[in-house]
Amino acid sequence: MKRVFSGVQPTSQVHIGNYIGAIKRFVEFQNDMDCFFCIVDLHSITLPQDPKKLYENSLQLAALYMAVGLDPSKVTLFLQSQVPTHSELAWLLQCNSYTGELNRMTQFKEKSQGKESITAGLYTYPVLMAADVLLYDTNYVPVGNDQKQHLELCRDIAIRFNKKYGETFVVPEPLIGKFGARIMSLDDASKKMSKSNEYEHSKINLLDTPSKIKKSIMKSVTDSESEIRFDVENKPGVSNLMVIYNTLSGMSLDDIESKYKGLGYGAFKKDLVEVVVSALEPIQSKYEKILKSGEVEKVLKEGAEKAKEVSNGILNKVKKKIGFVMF
Ligand code: AQP
Repeated sequence: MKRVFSGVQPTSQVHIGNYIGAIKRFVEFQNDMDCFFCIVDLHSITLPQDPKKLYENSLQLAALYMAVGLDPSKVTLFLQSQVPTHSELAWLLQCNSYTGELNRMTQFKEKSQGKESITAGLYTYPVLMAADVLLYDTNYVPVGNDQKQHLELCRDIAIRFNKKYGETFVVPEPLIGKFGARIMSLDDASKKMSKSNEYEHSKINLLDTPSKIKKSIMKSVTDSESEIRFDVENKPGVSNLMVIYNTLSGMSLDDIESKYKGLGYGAFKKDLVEVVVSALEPIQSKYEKILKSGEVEKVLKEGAEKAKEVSNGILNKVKKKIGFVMF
């Protein structure tokens, strides 16, 4: 069975960008592949986190993983901080990575922009991500477009290590969706929808109420025309809304264009509210049940045991290759 690994940071509420670009697609792999889906809490502390919020967001994300349809009897769900092999391999890989390649990471440049002090962790974040993926002999990594560069670095690190020490790591392939790999901010279609954007109407969170969803969509930026047309260059706001409509309803972009011909943005946005609310409603009701069931902690505990077992084997292989004395 081919293996799949991916993760989401419990930095804040999960938004529909995370859902469409990554989590929704995780579910498609669970029947045919050996899947490991992680709550990457070690990554989240590269920027300051409130401990109470981090704790709550971590459990909330695990419940959301299950609420979107991930079945713990088929996939391994776990918290990164519960599996020490991640930090250990990250160190070994840091000693096989170069500052020149880390300096080129655009996410580091964006996230450190305007900050007075930047943690060393934010800088070495992509190497920890490489460790996450390589620890499981991962074949495929479903991610949004913003992680493409990090995945390329992960592949470079694996190929370099294999050349230096002999075949050790499986070189993973990123799986980036054709549509929805970069859902844009609702208030500014030149920026990606992001958890860290504090403006509430820049995004739709998976647990938002219907009235909040309505407000955010009705306020979203479009343009001075009234035509519903997919044209990312000239109509980025409308095109972004069309991608959300398409990925959550299954209606093709051509059919959306035909359906709203001559109807204007008001009618289109009103229907988009319905599409988003009906896509999120079943997730929200499942989420409530899962949280109340007390199942989350048990699933994460079992997941961590399985992740430790698999990743230990690969970590030991790496340590032997490097030349560490092993007993
Ligand atoms: N806007 C997006 N459109 C499509 N996919 C997206 N992803 C993130 N934003 C979008 C994908 O979601 C997965 C989990 O992301 P993450 O938790 O690792 O955080 P991130 O990539 O740094 O994105 P966020 O949500 O914007 O968080 P902050 O603001 O904290 O940086 C990844 O597969 C990512 O590609």
